[in-house]
Order: sequence, then structure tokens, then C-alpha cells
Amino acid sequence: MSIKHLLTVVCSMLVIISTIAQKRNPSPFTYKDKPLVSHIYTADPSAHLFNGKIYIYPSHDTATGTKEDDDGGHFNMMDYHILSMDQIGGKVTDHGVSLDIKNIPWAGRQLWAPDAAYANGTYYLYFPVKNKQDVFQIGVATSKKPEGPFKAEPEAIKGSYSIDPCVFKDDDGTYYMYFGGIWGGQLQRWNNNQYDAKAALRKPNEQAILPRIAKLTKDMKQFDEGVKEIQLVDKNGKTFLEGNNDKRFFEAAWMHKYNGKYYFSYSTGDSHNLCYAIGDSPYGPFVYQGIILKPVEGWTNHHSIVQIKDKWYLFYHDVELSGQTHLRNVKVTELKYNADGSIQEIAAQERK
Ligand code: FUB
Repeated sequence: MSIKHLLTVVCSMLVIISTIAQKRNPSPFTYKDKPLVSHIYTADPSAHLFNGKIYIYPSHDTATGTKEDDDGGHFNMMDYHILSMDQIGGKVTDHGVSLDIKNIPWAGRQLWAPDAAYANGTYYLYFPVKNKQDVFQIGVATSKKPEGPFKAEPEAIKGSYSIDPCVFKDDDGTYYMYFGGIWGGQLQRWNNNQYDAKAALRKPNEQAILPRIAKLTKDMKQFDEGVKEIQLVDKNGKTFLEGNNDKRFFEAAWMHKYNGKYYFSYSTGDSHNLCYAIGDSPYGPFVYQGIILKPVEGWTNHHSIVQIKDKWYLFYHDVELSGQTHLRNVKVTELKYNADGSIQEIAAQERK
């Protein structure tokens, strides 16, 4: 075989290999639910019912070509698009860019999973983003409309850190923010609310890092108390070790109340479960109960749980559209309780 012939064969093989790598379908899975939108990639859906309409506050995944790393550098999002629909299964509206990173004065890079709340006649969008020193903090932006556009406050929330804010209104009208995420979310760098850029992840035999909570001020723009750790424990009251990575907290905190009990749910990250734990107070302790959603395609999962009329729904994401872990799509599925208040485990996909 001549060199020219050999080169032609090698080039043709490379073209075939790269075509296969880019081609998504056929997917090796069958899926229970469909992506809510397919014209953009969306993730981390925080759903709320405002004025009788369902609003979804997701991350907006974009292919920026940033190299994949263990700190999630490839999740390099630049803006938020808010989605809405009148009912589950109804038409989904994309309200366009509601907040752009270039309009957040203190932001550096990576707009990660947001949440929203309504109080004082105003809608508040809470978002994690790395500041100009590359340290994640949490910011807030306001609007008179649930879909924005939102105007960011000039600085991050004082004393805030890490990622994945979830803002929960208790029945007495008090608002709390749950937050935190390890690995790329940098929670391991914060001990006693002090920052140490060199602090390492815990070892398997050490106590797992705990999620955080802080009450919000009446104007919804600051913490009204020092940030506290949340005790997440097993049925014997023991906190998990880092080695219990199928149960310990990783990121994606969400709080909802059902029959007077506080349900704290979260992602276990590297073991890919969405789990929940139940407590009697917004501060916990929360006792681990089980899995809500088994692992889906893609490395991350992140959810919200909302009641709409007489049913409950789980909003989550997977990577059905792209097959790539940083280009996700949000979905919704019904969530059911057993008579004892436990949640029925969901499997949203099956290998073909
Ligand atoms: O979307 C970026 C990050 O991935 C989120 O903040 C995490 O919860 C995970 O979904």
C-alpha cells in the first residue's frame, strides 16, 4: 500500500469516527418523559406556581467549547432563560434572556443553577456565579414580572458562598435559603463560614460535608443570620461519612413541605441519585428516607418538587437531546407519595 493510499484510509477512518462521536441517535435508552423544550439546552429546573401559571427557572446550558474538568469548567453558562406553561403537558413559552452575566457587576464566570421567590410585590431571582476571584457566591436580581427581565444587585449576598440556592417560604411567611455543593461547587473550601482555597475534599472515612441554610431578611436581599450547617442523618441519627456517597449530600438542595413535614431533597452527585430526608423544622435534622429519582443519563441531576392543583411533580434534567453531560434538557414527571408520607421511587429511563 502506498503512503498516499494509507493516508486516504486513515483520513476516511477519522471522518467516520468523528461522525459517530457527534451523532446522538440512536440513544441506548428509552425515556419516560420528553424534554420540555428542544430549541435550547436547559438544566437545574426550579419550578414555581406564580399567578396560577407554572414558571421554570433553569440553567441555560451552552456549548462554549470549554474543556471538561472535575470542577465542572465545561458548565460555562452565560445567561438565564425562564420558561412558563399554563399546565403540565401544555405549550412551553421561552421568555428569552432574563439575565445576562455581563449585567451582573460582580460576576466572573459560570452562571449555575438558579431559584426564584415572590415577596413584597417583587420577584427575586437567586443565582450562583463565580466572582472575579473565581470563588462561587450567590447573588440576587429583581423584577416586577416572574419572567423578568431581572436587574442584579451590585454585589453578591454578604456571607454567601458555594452554589445551588433554593429559597423556601415557610407557612409563617419566613423565607430560608438552602445552598451548597461540593467538588466544583467549592463547599469543601468553607469551614465555619471561613474560606480556605486549599481545603481538600473529605476522605471516605471522614464525616461528609453538610448542606447550608440561612434565613433571609424581609427585603429578601441578605442573610438575616449566620449561615448554619444542616444535619443530614441516617435512621440512627448518625451523619453520613464521605464514603457513603450514594446517600450523602453533594449539591442541588430543594425544600418542600408535605403534611406538615419538611422534605429536604438533594443530589448525591458522583453516585447520581436524587434523594430525600424528612425533618420537623426547616433547620433539620433531616433523616434520610430514600431515592426519589434513580440515575439518569448524564453526570448531573438537579430537581424541584411542586404541587400543582391536586398532584405533585418532579422537575429534573437528563441529556436525552445531546448525549453530552453539559448540554442538558429539563423534563417533568409526576411524583407520588405512599400513605405513610414516603415518596415512590422513580426510574425515568431504561436501557434498551
Ligand atoms: O448546572 C451546573 C451545576 O450542575 C449545578 O449548579 C449543579 O446542581 C449541577 O446540576
